[in-house]
Amino acid sequence: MKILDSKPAEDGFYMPAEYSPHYGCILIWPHRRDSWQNGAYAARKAFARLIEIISRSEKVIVCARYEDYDSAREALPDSVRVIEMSSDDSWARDVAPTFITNGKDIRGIDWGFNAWGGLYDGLYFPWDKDNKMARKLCDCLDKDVYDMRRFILEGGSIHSDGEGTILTTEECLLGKGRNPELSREDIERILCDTLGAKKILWLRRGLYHDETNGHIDNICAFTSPGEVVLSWTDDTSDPQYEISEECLRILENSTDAKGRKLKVHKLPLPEPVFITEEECSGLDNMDGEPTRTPGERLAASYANFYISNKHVIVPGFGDKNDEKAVCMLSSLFPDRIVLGLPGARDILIGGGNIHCITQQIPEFR
Ligand code: KQY
Repeated sequence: MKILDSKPAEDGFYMPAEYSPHYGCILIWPHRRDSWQNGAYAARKAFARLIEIISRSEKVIVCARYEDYDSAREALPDSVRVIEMSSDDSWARDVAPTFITNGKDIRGIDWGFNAWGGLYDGLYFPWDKDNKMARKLCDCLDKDVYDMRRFILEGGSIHSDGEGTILTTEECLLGKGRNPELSREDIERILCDTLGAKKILWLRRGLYHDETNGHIDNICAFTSPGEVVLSWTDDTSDPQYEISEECLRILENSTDAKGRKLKVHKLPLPEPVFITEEECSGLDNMDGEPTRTPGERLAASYANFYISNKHVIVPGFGDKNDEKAVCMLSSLFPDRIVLGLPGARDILIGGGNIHCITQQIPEFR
């Protein structure tokens, strides 16, 4: 494996869309007792259900710490590859490499990771094990890797249409906890050079009360080039309403890298989800402080789905809108089976959902 410091765009590489063919998918077996309730018992069940579905149509690699290897191996299908790797938590979208392709081979990008805000407003300390995972994973896959550790970025904060457009949010990428020394223009240039993109589409804010500082993957996602779903509520008393309205206005007035006007589909949100006292009591404290308090609103969204080769796997919250979301996504992904994942609340308690715990590896020859 080579560590590269050239510019991927100049080397002919770009970030494909998630709906392009995959070689596989990376996840990390959950273990953090202050993120996942009851020693990650319920989260592991939800991860295992998700992994089984993904493994029906692509290779799955699960990273497990030394002390969790047996638990992962026992819970997962034989076809899933479990590899021992240190980690601080379990958000593969944010700590595994972002893969780019030249149409033949793939390479990884090793962005800097600072636990969603570093010492400014990060969610845990230390994060050095997570920060090393992207490079180790490229090593395991024998794929060359671009050293971008000087630039802080999580995979959950970008979406690509595979045709030159990157979607992101100002709240996250222009926030004080990522790259405060860089201007918006600097960041656009870095994203274009590294992801082989031509246009960055900026939403102002992400989902209400999202502790990642508004990752794009909870609020908006490409379903095909020129089409997106936008997390939506009709409840004008919900603080989310104004955010979704603002996103709609921006998207409807934007064109993508190919000059297309975007078609926006309003994807309903579930009723607001609040963590219960019982759920909080299953979480260990972090540095003597609780990580969540009863009644706290969690960032629940159906937009946090994963697109595998055969399926679109959507969080299921036991909400009246679960079915509506699956139906809408079924019509937008006619070549895939859209499945709701029961028990997604057990992932949500950690602070993210299906998209946040997965990272696709594009197909290569
Ligand atoms: O949503 C994500 N991409 C990660 C959320 C991390 C939350 C840590 N508690």
